[in-house]
Amino acid sequence: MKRVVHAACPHDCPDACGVLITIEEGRATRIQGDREHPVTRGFLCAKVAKYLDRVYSPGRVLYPMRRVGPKGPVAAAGNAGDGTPATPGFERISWDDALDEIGRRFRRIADDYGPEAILPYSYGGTLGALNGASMDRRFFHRLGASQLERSICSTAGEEGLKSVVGIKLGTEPEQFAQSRYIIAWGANIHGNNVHLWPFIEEARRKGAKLVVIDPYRTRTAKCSDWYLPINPGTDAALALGMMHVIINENLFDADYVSRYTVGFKELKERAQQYSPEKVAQWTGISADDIRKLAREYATQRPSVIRVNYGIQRSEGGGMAMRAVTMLPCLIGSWKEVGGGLQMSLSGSFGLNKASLEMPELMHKALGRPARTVNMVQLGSALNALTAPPVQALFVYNSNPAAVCPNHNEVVRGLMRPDLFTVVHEQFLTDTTDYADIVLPATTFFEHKDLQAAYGHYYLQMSNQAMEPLGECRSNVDLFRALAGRMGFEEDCFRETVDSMIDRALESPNPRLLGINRERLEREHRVRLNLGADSSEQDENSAAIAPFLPFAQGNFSTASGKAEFYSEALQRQGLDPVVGFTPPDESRNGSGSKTGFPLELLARKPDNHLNTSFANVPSVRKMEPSIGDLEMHPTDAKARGVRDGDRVRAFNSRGEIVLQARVDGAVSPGVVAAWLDWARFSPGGGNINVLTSEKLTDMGNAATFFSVCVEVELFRA
Ligand SMILES: Nc1nc2c(c(=O)[nH]1)N[C@H]1C(S)=C(S)[C@@H](COP(=O)(O)OP(=O)(O)OC[C@H]3O[C@@H](n4cnc5c(=O)[nH]c(N)nc54)[C@H](O)[C@@H]3O)O[C@H]1N2
Ligand SMILES: Nc1nc2c(c(=O)[nH]1)N[C@H]1C(S)=C(S)[C@@H](COP(=O)(O)OP(=O)(O)OC[C@H]3O[C@@H](n4cnc5c(=O)[nH]c(N)nc54)[C@H](O)[C@@H]3O)O[C@H]1N2
Ligand code: SF4
Ligand SMILES: [Mo]
Repeated sequence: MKRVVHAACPHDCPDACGVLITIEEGRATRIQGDREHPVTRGFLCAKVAKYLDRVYSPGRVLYPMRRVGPKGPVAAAGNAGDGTPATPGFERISWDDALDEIGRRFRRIADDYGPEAILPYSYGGTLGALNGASMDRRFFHRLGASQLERSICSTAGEEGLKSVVGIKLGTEPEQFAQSRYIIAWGANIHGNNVHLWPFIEEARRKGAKLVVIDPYRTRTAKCSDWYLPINPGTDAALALGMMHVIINENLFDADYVSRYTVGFKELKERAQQYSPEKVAQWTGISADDIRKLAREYATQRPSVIRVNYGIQRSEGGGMAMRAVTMLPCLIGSWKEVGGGLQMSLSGSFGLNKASLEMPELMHKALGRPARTVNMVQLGSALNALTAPPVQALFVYNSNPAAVCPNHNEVVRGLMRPDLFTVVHEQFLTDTTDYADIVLPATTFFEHKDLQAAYGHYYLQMSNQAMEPLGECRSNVDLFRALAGRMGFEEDCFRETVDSMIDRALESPNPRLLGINRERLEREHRVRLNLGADSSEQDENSAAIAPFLPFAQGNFSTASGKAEFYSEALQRQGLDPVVGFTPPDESRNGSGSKTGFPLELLARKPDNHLNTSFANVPSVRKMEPSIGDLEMHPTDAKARGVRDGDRVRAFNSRGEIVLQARVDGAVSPGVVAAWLDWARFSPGGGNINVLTSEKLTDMGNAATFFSVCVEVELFRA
């Protein structure tokens, strides 16, 4: 008996692919892209195409385990990426025993320190609506645990985007095929968002130009028509320089600006401070190129910007995103099919999060909202937080011992003998190296979920294709069971998956009107009612008409207009217009302050997903350059480093030994390396030993791309 199950890829990726899983006698035998998905159109990225290797990896955690040896990576030695199961340091226990022990420890910690001494830690393991954030949140709210500020990825950019247009949505990917001028701005499309690429290629076949703005020569840059290497962290200056040219040469859309924006006068004044000559000094892009870029962008229409998260992982990331978001508002390209801007589109789904997460349960536990701990500052939280100190950490959907900045501090905290750490995982990761209890987690093949997206406008049902392997449980099932063990009696802890999906779809958001579970189960994916945003589109055509959210203004800001001047920012003590402040930790600002002359880009691998997939041998093989430090020949020569040499990269936070690759990927003054599991790196610490806990100007986000280092030949 062979059947094909419709699912959706839940990994933290804009594309949220439609997936078909073939099941024969209870076992998955094939994974394919679903051709009927209008955006992802039947192909999968290289890593998920190999998903059976992940699901059936010999390294899968299949049973609950309890630590019997000391904490630390030594305990897991032997599990070195070849998929060999290695569980020294752990013993197998039953789910009952595991839940009992967690319940007992949590109760004791809550009695001794208060429940806020317990910290949940989760991020992007699955973006499924339920397994991402539902029963887990209910559980921790009811417990009165600390709240986690989930800002490791995108909150600076989100705040920047919303400060101008009010909401997280923008140009749909399909419209890129109609564009004449496409800017990929801090957006590694080939690696991280590959399903946008065919639409760009279609546009280019019709004559469109692709410009890439990135300090690293990505595959996308190599394929572009015009590559502009930019100094890290200087994008706000570039956007302001473009606005300077566009305004002074009268290339903006005066009608659009007067009808649908506020603050043009202030912006015009501000832009005068950013002449192309001045901006050239910060960005490293010549004044002539800045003028050319501004003129082409404003006149080769429709023009569109795909800005991804690369520009907002810097100290001034919020302002950078704010500045870039102003560009389509200035030239009025929101009016055109194939115009506008895309960052994240997730704000359009508007699922009923409140009823999934039930924050009101917190009041029952504490009579007030629990304190908030920023996930970027986990190291400080574990080592320095008092009143109360963190006594228990519950990790799921995340691998903080690899992805968190200031790795050495994180590890120091995780090593604390008095810290009780639970990790719910599919694999033995860097983080399970410090766990007291490891719990086995399902993959998306093994549970049902509702799947939104951040790179397109289709909502999908991801069906369960097979029974969980071993004793794996989904996040929903785990927290339901744990709530039972803690004696939480509210009905919400007994809710079924289907009922939770119904609840998520019961939302006042008009874009979800008429979309229910039955329909999603029948049709597998449904395009949001995007007509709901625009009064002009009639009901029948709304479902297929190109989505032009801001063609007639309709911005979701307080003023209802695109805000070149933001009173909300002013109230927060931020610049209400927009400006460029060089990052403290950079060559442009006060590199001298840190004393480390090279800017590091600690980037994501094209074929892994953050640290997911790094342990799947067939996928790891596709990333031969992991472990390399890419350098410009000038910087290498100045340090006596040749291609292939072992080098030590270091700063005040840590050091790591990598292999120099002297190539043309980076400009002078910039070096680049890859995020990987710490245990696969010589010395046992990954590139995040060099990154910092410093937060961005807006959104309290991580600054992975504002990091200075020095490099020298390694002498063992
Ligand atoms: N294959 C693969 N796909 C992924 C992921 C993955 O790890 N691997 N991760 C997923 C996740 S969690 C996310 S958030 C998205 C991220 O998707 P992207 O935002 O595309 O990825 P990043 O690598 O963070 O940054 C994009 C580019 O910004 C560049 N950059 C760095 N600093 C600057 C700067 O100051 N200015 C400019 N203009 N560019 C800069 C980097 O070199 C990089 O090429 O991708 C998702 N998809
Ligand atoms: N140096 C550097 N550091 C970075 C970045 C960078 O570009 N450079 N990128 C940052 C960004 S953008 C992000 S989003 C973060 C990502 O940080 P994380 O979200 O922690 O990303 P992953 O490394 O993919 O780890 C996710 C883990 O969840 C597990 N998992 C998957 N599905 C499930 C499930 O259903 N249940 C449970 N319990 N577990 C599951 C996976 O096995 C995996 O180990 O990393 C950040 N760290
Ligand atoms: S990781 Fe992204 S591109 Fe790959 S299958 Fe999943 S959604 Fe598609
Ligand atoms: Mo991310």
